[in-house]
Amino acid sequence: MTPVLRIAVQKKGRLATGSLKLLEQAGLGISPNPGALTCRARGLPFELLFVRDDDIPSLVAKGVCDLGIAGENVLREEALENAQDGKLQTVRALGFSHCTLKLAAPKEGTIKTLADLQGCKIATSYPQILAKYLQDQGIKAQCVTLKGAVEIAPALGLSDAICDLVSSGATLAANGLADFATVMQSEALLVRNDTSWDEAREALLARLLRRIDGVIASRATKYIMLNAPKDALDEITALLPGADAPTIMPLAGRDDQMAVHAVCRETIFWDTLEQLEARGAHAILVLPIEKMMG
Ligand code: PRT
Ligand code: ZN
Repeated sequence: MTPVLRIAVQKKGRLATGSLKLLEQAGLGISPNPGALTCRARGLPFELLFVRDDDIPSLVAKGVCDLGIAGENVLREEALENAQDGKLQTVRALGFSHCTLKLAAPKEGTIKTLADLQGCKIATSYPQILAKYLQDQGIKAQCVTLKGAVEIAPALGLSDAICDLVSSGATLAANGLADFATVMQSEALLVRNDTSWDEAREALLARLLRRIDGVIASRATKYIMLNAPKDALDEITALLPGADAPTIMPLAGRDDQMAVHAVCRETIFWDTLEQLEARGAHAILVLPIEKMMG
């Protein structure tokens, strides 16, 4: 019997869209009904379970789900808190929901460095990560655990500083806070439990991972097409970022020009296009790549 792998994903929030988009691009074929808690994929034998992100680590660790997509911050906090649960293995870093767990304090206050935290109160939703970090840094401070609205804690007199996730930095600025140290970087991770799976389940995961790798690789990869003067070909192909072995073809009726096509595995910035143009390249097209394999 074909196995069905169950993946825990966030129902609603900053991870939800990225998780669904990635799985959809990997060809799972998912169209959840609004409000549904589960959804069976049409393209591959997977089932999605829609939950709060905080529940994902333990659902996977306990074997209720085989796989899960969660933020590194939540996974680390849970691992430190529930060391007795089964262990989770990271199978892929997924490259979305990037953020940084930072220490911050009122801009106009006296806390400017880590050393200034000695004996202070710090509000956070990540008490385990913070406690470990402070211990590693040799700082004795008190953690005040809040589930949300951490940024307002200093203004309410609940804490002297905060330790919270930052992406654009707008929330810190809006609350008159300035960051002064990074506790950890985070992104969405695909995790599995460390129980042993039978061959069919391992093969299904391997198939999903191969597709996910293709999706991730194609994000930064572009197909570039341009026409270039023959005598500038070396210079022009050397400018193509992360391109190996471009295809070079003659242009009908133009002896002095060649067409260059290449897969660029690194971001093509506007600067690069300007440099290509300065060396005589023209009719430059940069196209997205939808899928990659091999
Ligand atoms: O309902 P559920 O429990 O599932 O969701 P949640 O409200 O606990 O989490 P959610 O959806 O807010 O975040 C899910 C995950 O997204 C987090 O665990 C992180 O891994 C990741 N992520 C990425 C972020 C942010 N960026 C982020 N900016 N999580 C939270 N924030 C918050 C932060 O706490 C702060 O309040 O956004 C604010 C700061 O944002 P900026 O842009 O102003 O700096
Ligand atoms: Zn949550």
